[in-house]
Amino acid sequence: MTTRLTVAQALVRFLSAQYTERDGIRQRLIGATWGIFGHGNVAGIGQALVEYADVMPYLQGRNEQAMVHAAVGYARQSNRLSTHAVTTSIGPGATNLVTGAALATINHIPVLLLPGDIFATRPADPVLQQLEVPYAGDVSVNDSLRPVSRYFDRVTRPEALIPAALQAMRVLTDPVETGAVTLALPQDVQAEAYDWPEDFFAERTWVVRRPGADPTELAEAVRTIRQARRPLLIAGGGVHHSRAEGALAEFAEATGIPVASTQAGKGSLPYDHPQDVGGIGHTGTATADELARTADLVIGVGTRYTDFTTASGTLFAGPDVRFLNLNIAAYDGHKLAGSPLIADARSGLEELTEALELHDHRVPDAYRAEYSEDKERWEQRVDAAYEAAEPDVRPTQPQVLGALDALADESDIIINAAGSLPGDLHKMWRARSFDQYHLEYGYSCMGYEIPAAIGVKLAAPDRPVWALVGDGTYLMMPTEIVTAVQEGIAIKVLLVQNHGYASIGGLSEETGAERFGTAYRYRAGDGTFSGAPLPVDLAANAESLGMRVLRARTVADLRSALAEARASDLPTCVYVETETADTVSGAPEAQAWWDVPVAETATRPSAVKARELYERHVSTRRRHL
Ligand SMILES: Cc1ncc(C[n+]2csc(CCOP(=O)(O)OP(=O)(O)O)c2C)c(N)n1
Ligand SMILES: [Mg+2]
Repeated sequence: MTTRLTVAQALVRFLSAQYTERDGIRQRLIGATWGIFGHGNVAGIGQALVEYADVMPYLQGRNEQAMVHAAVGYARQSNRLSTHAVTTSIGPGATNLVTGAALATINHIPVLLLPGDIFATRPADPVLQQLEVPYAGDVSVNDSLRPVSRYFDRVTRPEALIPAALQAMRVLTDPVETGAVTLALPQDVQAEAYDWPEDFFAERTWVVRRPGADPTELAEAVRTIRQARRPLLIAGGGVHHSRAEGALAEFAEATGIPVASTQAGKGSLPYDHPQDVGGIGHTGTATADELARTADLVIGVGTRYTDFTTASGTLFAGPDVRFLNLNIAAYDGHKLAGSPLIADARSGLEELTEALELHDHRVPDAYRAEYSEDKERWEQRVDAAYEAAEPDVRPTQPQVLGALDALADESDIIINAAGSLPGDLHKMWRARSFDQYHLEYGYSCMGYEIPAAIGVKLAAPDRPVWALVGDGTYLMMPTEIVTAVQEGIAIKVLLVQNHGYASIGGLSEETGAERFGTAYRYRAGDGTFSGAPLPVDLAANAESLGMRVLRARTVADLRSALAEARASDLPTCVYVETETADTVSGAPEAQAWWDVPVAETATRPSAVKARELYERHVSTRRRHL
């Protein structure tokens, strides 16, 4: 039995029949397809989406990169068990995917990218928007998606769709491999008909596996943990991907081991769990960073150990510190010369807990008492930063977070990616539920927040979903506000105006670059951007795109605006200008270093001084072997 369809029609039909299954729950793998049409997909995938509108929902985006961000938000909120496809025209539509693809791949989040491509049959070279490469006839701009995709294929003949589509599904649903998957679709091939075997369209279920630990590695891990006097567990994004929060709590409670978290892992334990010691590393809490400095064993669970986590190799200072890495990816499991425990986070934690309970293994009481007291002290610092003495003044950024904290319950989801907010949030945010804290810090991509909020809200329609954005970030990608308005997706945008890049301004100052190019101000007489703030009204801008906007001038205004936005079923923006524009944010200072190389030679005193400090920090770097 065969069915005659175009390649695009066959692909859309195939995608609508793919399912994932984990822990007995089965759901659609590709829940919807985002698309912006032009030549290269309008008559191929576009036509197929009309033909199969009943089985494949279509979502209209404004910017290709933003459509990927929305798909990533949706997939992350769906535990990576469901995602979206994104179709684009050829040329600029396709290359606009590159940043989104890198973001998805770095964060291990599945998204399916379907860029149109130049003619496979080459009837007339070059087609509009084709890059001509004199040294190679088989290269197109879509090849720029290869290094940022976990699977890339170009379907140059109809029948090649069958293996390509199956490989694409394998990678999307593989918990180790997953990330951006690209099927480049030459525009002539998309429209070509073929007699497809009917079985290609049969429902197919992809099991998202939970591999258990190797017995030898497990035995070694148990021995290692039993020898440790000051163990610290670092929860990374893998804890969430594996939905291992419950298993982590059981492990922590059985052993007394404190749990710190990376940006991706925050919320693995709720903030008020006695063993949650908060964020770790450059943006970590004093509690977690002190434990890291004195730990004799670091148990990394589902973490990539980025430089923010390790304070660029300076954080783990214990003379005999060892690492035990529970990770589903061997690549990450072997980092820092640690003992690998290669397994799904949940399976691995359950196996560890069971084995340690047999030995009735617990950390010393004095160790527990020490970190409990430190945790309490840090909470008081957060209270102090959150609290506004006067309700009639302009808030600082931590006071903005304090106002949101006072309002949020476990149902709220907060999304952020770049600027000074990630650091403030990692240090201070009190995550009440495992999926409340949605930070994209693998790529820390300005502009992730608003489209991602749309994707998250599509996956969690009944929850208050907040995109927290700085003014720089807002200007990078406000486009999808229009999409939220069109679809009535009631996201909330909390827009923090401080007239430029507070974060990079601070970094620039610390590294001898004197805030060069980081303020949004008029050019002054000396040629620098140190004049008056620009007469830019971002609140009016959001309003002009169709959002309801609430302007908050004071702390009191802010409290009521946030409450009103939270209750609203319209897309709503709360706009607030913060105090101390591009100077201190008022949050607790960094508790650990981050390596940003400073000029080795310079004439200006600020850079010379910064270099001296830099060299002192560099000298504390460890290579763990
Ligand atoms: C797409 C992108 N470009 C550049 C950067 C580098 N960068 C990180 S934070 C930042 C400034 C963010 O400004 P804003 O959103 O206003 O936040 P603030 O620093 O003022 O809190 C820049 C330019 C980035 N992370 N992403
Ligand atoms: Mg700013």
